[in-house]
Amino acid sequence: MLKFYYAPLSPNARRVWITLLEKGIDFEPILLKLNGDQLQPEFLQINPFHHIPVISDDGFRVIESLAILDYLESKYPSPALLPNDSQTLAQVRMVQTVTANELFPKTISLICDSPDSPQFLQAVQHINIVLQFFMEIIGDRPFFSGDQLTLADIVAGTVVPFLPKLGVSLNNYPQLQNWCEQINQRPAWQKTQLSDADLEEFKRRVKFLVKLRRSQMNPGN
Ligand SMILES: N[C@@H](CCC(=O)N[C@@H](CS)C(=O)NCC(=O)O)C(=O)O
Repeated sequence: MLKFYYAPLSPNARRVWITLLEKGIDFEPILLKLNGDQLQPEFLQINPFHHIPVISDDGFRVIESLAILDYLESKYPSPALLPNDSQTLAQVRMVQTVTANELFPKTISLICDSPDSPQFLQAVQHINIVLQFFMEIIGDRPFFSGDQLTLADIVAGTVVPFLPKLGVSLNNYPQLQNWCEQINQRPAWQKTQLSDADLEEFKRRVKFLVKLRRSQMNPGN
């Protein structure tokens, strides 16, 4: 059976978890505590970069959440979570990579920097550019690709719904607000949902890790 290495608070793992549930794939969950399990020699053999998520399917190991999603789509094509049409496929890829490269890194500033700091304000500004871009793609449609849920909804849908709780309002983006309400009601989102207490724990861990990284980069400060 497919093994899924994960931690429930990890947004990157949640992308994969939701995809497994949406596709109805049987899997064995393997829970890692990210305060050291990922650095154990047995796990480093599975992922030398000590990150979750990882899957192992009949012994075939895949790391990196977006690569895992592609593998799952190709190996378990039904229900399809990628469109065939080249333009729609490009839009799905744009939403996925803009979430990973432009949106997700800025949420770290929302968690770690003071709301009146230049870093926080710059992060909010950047996130609003992302949200505007997403609005142009989703238009009036229920999902990013139209009527069907795709990997775009899964990847963006594990970050955008949290923005109001991190200080970025979605009030200027009514289509995205509707979309958040719809996807949050899906069983796969409900089953993997973070409670408010989980979110506070996630923020605490992110702050700790960022403080550690910043002190390693500037040892004198
Ligand atoms: N690019 C990777 C990032 C994975 C990642 O950063 N995972 C975090 C949890 S969200 C992790 O495992 N952190 C533990 C560590 O870095 O030691 C992906 O998309 O899978």
